[in-house]
Amino acid sequence: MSERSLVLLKPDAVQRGLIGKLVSRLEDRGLKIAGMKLMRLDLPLARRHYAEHVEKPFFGGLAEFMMSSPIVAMAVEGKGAVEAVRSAMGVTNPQSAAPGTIRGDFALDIGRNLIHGSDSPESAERELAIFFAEEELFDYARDSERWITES
Ligand code: DAT
Ligand code: MG
Repeated sequence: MSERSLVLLKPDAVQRGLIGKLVSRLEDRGLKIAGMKLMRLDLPLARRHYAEHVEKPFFGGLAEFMMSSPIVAMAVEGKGAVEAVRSAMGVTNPQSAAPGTIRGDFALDIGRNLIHGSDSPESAERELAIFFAEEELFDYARDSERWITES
């Protein structure tokens, strides 16, 4: 099995009807969805997921935003999935995100930047365990895979 990343389509993505478009960006890249669910964060979950940011001044606003609507949680799999998702997302502040990236094409504000993607394979492992039980993740082959990765 190749690498997996935890992706969250944040409340702004759900509210703006961008779920399909954002999932398509990742599927078009060749990435495979190994797990997917609609869910709503509560404070303990937000604190666990954003543990590195809990003490930051923006955490209150971030947590409130992340709990304000359902989100889509996904396990996204493929060769170098963590970096592939990060590059597809664009940088954290959409003001600086390159056109062609999700944040560069669809967002304007750091507090409404549409998507989360794990920042390293180690973070991915930690975050996937927060959002998915083992039986919610699927290891399956797609016939297209040999046309996406050489090995
Ligand atoms: P990323 O989501 O690109 O991994 P991060 O992990 O540094 O960025 O921060 C998590 C989220 O917190 C980010 O998507 C938006 C919010 N955030 C980060 N820095 C912020 C800041 N200076 N002001 C307001 N919100 C911020
Ligand atoms: Mg981050």
